[in-house]
Amino acid sequence: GGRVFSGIQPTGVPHLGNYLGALESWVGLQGGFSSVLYSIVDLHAITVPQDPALLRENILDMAASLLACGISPAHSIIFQQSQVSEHAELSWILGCLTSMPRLRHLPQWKMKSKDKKEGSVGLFTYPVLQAADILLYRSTHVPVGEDQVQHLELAQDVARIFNNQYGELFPIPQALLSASRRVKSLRDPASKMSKSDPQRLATVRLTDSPDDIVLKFRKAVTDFTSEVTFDPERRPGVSNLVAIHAAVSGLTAEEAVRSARGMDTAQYKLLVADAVVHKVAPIRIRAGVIWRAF
Ligand code: AQP
Repeated sequence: GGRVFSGIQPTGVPHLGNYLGALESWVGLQGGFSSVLYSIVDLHAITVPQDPALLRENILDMAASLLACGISPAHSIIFQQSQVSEHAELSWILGCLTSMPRLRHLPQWKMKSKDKKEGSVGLFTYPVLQAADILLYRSTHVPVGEDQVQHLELAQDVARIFNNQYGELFPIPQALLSASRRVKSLRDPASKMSKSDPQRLATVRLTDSPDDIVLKFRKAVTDFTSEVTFDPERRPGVSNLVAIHAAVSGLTAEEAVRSARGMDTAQYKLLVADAVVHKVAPIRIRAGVIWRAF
């Protein structure tokens, strides 16, 4: 039983972080619930400026990538958010039940509005749109990373407020917390890997060629110690490599470190690149086939 909802923004070709942090678990949820909905959330993408032609292309890119990762239309509903106008309609209704201070305290708003002098109203209220995405389908389960827990709590609160005022309509959606797998930028291990990062070498995309993947790992920022250890606080660069290696190979971080015994970080980078190529190559090949069919 139960209904799963999740979304991804069409802001570029998805990357290793999107895959390890979300898409891989999305694949696994298929079949375990009575319905599973995955949305390409273009209304969320326009909370920051977008070029219309590029956005259209990114939506198709994302659809191809989702299919290539193993999300199957036979087992889940894959759709473009803006094609269902009720997302925006319900968002308005829920926005009327949400207080401004409640939104102002959400960490992502605090973070994102800090770099911009004035964030848009859309950026401010996008957690309400997220609540609408989830509640519109009366979803019961939402796969989320740690960074999204507070947004899900908003959806839960607003569902309760609505149910209290107007009668039981929405189930209270539960988090499906995935093991935290934050993939960091290969150029700056203090920040997360991101689709819209302008530094080409920072992000490993699911459509990168093996040569490109090797190049990006060879250039990955580490530190001046050549030994391979796992210490995210003090050695974020090398630890990111270990975490990626562990995730794509089904190892624990300790096992990954052990497999690097006798290697320096330069040699280890090639080992990690190879493990990533192994994981990503089949996805890239399938995405290419799907693209040509579009
Ligand atoms: N670096 C990451 N490590 C692990 N998980 C990640 N996710 C994103 N980056 C990482 C997870 O991917 C899912 C879809 O994300 P999204 O596209 O809806 O938004 P985002 O988190 O803003 O992703 P990006 O790649 O950073 O895009 P831009 O550059 O457009 O902001 C989410 O479950 C997210 O946690």
